[in-house]
Amino acid sequence: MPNEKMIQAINEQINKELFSAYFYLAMQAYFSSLNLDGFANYFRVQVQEERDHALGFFNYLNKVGGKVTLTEIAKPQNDFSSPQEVFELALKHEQFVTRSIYSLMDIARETKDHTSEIFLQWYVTEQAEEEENMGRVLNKLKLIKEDGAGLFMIDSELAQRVYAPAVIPGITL
Ligand code: OFO
Repeated sequence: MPNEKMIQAINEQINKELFSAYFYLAMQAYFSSLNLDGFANYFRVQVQEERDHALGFFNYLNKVGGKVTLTEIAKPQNDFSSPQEVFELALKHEQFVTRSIYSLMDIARETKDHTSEIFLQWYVTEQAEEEENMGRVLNKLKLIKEDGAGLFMIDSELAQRVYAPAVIPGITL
């Protein structure tokens, strides 16, 4: 079983992942209110992915004999000034989550918790993808600036995003 420090850090991570889902749900709502349905779809899928990330930690902790403790989820920002601002915030948030996953990995290494280290490896890889995905859309938004036609092109592209359940080794979601 992981030591207490790791159990507490995983419980905090469950909260962070659930907050991510909540934050991205607010972004989905923002884009829906603008009738930018492709952008809304992008965040709809992102919300589902974040729920999977939370459940991955939840199920891991149950599996290794730790106690899951749920706490309140903070209120997310609901108002945004532009699509670009949304993606700037989303990228910043993913960078924060990456640092948090790295901290978990540091605890696993300090405590010689090799089981958790192997489990966390999936999240390290996933975070690189999360940052890359948010960054790619952000760069496109910076390129088009205020151009409406460009915005609709990105919207059409993001409408294609499809949810695929996370496949975390050793974990049944
Ligand atoms: Fe769970 O990766 Fe985003 O926050």
